[in-house]
Amino acid sequence: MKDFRLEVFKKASLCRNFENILYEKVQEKLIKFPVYLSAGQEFIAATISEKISELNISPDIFIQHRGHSTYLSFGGSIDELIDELLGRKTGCALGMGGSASIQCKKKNIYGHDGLMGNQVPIGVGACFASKCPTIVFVGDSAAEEDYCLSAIGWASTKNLPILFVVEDNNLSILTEKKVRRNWEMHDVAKGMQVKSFNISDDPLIINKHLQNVFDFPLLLNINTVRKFWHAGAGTDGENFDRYEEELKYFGDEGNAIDKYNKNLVLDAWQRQLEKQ
Ligand SMILES: Cc1ncc(C[n+]2csc(CCOP(=O)(O)OP(=O)(O)O)c2C)c(N)n1
Ligand SMILES: [Mg+2]
Repeated sequence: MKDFRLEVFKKASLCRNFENILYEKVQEKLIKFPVYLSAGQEFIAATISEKISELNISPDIFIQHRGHSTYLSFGGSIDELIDELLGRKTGCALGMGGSASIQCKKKNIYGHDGLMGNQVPIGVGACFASKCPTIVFVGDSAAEEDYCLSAIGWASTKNLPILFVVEDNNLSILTEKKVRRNWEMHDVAKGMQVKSFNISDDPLIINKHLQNVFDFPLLLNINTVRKFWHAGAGTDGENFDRYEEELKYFGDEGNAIDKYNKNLVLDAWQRQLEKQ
């Protein structure tokens, strides 16, 4: 039997190394448009995608602007993501989406259109039509939009097989949640009869809350820590880093996985840059 935590770590490691190397590319000004790095938040998508692969289903996935880790965890191609970041026609969004609007039709990953939180009503509408398992990722700020809240209410009314994942990094660009609102998403969703939980991004805890996923609408407000700036390359200082914790837990095996993924991403960049 596979070790769930280790499998999640492998995916998170690919995401972290992708973002670390992309951070350098942004600093080198190889990419000139806004880039939204998901480092620090990668265990959310890595855990959910690992659980979904165990269930052997392929849900429709609606992602938000900070979506590189979601795209990679659910099987999006690294080469096509790099091409997208280089603005090429061979990119996953034909070079027109940039960092914020990546997609992968083959894996049912639908890209974000730039209107913050719009993926929530679109995802709910798609799920209402298909009645198929659907996952919607949304930021803690985007989730405040009126159209998100009303869409969550509709998913509840129609008892849709949908999972809402609030990637709660406590920030809207630089504004903390306590300045923006005096309520929590999981409480509001509960008020709309949606089963909701406020949890950490510990993979074992996320997994525990996914037991009956898609049997009814479910909302997980997952607390996480953004490693880099809202957009571009820079850090706000030293913060808790789940990846470092897991790396420590897995010791030599973790370091070997980390190194493997670093080389894999470096090779992919080299391959794509040489293609020019
Ligand atoms: C309707 C709308 N308002 C404002 C923006 C500008 N904007 C883009 S991302 C962002 C903050 C998003 O915060 P959150 O949803 O918490 O996601 P995070 O960036 O923290 O991952 C804002 C205000 C936008 N794209 N769309
Ligand atoms: Mg946020």
